[in-house]
Amino acid sequence: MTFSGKKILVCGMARSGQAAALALVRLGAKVTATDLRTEIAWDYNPEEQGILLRLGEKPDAFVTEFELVIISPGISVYADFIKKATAAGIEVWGEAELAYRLCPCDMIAITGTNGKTTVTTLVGEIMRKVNPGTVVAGNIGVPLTSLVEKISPNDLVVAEISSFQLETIAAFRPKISAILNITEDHLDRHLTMENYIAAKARIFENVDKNEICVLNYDNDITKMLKSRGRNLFFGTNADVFVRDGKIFSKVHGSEVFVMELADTKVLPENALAATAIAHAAGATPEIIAETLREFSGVEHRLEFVAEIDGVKFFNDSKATNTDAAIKALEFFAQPVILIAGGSDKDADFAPWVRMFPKKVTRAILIGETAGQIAGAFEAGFPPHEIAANLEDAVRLAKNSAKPGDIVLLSPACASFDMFKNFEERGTLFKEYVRD
Ligand code: UMA
Repeated sequence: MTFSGKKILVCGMARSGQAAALALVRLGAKVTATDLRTEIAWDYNPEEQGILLRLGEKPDAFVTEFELVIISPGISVYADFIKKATAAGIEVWGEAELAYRLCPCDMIAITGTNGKTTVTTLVGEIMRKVNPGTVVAGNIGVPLTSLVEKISPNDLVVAEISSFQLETIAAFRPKISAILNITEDHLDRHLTMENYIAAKARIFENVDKNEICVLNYDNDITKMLKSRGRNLFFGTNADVFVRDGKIFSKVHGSEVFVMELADTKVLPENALAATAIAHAAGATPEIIAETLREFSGVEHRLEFVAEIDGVKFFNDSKATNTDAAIKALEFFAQPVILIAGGSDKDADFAPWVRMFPKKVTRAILIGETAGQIAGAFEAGFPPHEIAANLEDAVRLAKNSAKPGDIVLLSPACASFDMFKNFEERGTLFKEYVRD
């Protein structure tokens, strides 16, 4: 498709929308940028770039003036203006679809409820040793469209892709796709689990036998999924698996030893996923093992912050759902003082709270869901209190901690009730701890 001269509406002027608008205007499109907000922190001067602005109004009244609509992942596909555009025969793509159309090289796309950022980062680091032109982007925080001008056909894009981005794909067809796991999340946006699973499974909807799809055999939902491409599984009795504490891969037919599981700090599920994806993409077991050994983790994911008076503080702000928060509690052998709570996503807290008697000595709750989480506790256990804000929570945790204790921020909730995003929540947590 040629974009030159096309009238295109780009919706949502945060990171994705700004990158998409700039990429399109540079291709000669007539771009109008819109956002419900009027105060936009621009990365560039839109007028200088020739971008027209329609800020502070819903696009319902003018969406049908355009030939193509590009939406940011944060915009729900149930918005009225999208229905209006679709009814008028206007194509609506997400920013990831636009990036795919503009991307000149192969793409590895990684989705899943949890572990996306870690596995995407890891695969990026492994593949950079195989192909120095490897770039990492997507839901991880760097819009895919911000890269398209900088990459050439021999490069490789490793993309973290969310269910929000997958809802609005059309021709998106990564060379290798992966669904790491699917557990309950984002029901406020997708409404039902069926919709959420269907959105995730769209990652491989356009593939055929020339493409590979990597799936988790130990997750009840992804175990049942199948693409039209070559399906590779990781997990128990799968193509990439653990036996006697060692990772093996059968991705290329015969079984090869990759590494001792104990030699990496990465959670086993993520280590197996990264091995399966990277081995399928052409990395050798030696390069995979070397990278897994070196990898020190990702910011806001079970990130060690500091040890103060014998108390270790960990930042797991990216645990925005109960499944991620369960994995964080499982990670620690010893009980923790847990800081949790945040904005409401209609989550079922019961499976997470059931772990508390064994894993949590004290819970300090914050945000919109604090009362709801407290209400889910079995009567009387564990001791818990509601903090006024995150700073107060850190202070309460520090006051009750003894040498040897772990203080863990692992909210099981999104951050939008009190913070701009999970990154801001994690960064502030680290500041309060260090203060
Ligand atoms: N807006 C409207 N109309 C609406 C809704 C929003 O105009 O109906 C406007 C808002 O005023 C705002 C903009 O749209 O200006 C927000 O866009 P956005 O939320 O898509 O923000 P971006 O900065 O572009 O961030 C997006 C992803 N955000 C979401 O999916 C919500 C980022 O993922 C991603 O890193 C970034 O693109 C780059 O690719 C964040 C996220 O929370 C980290 N993702 C979820 C997750 O990981 O669980 C899916």
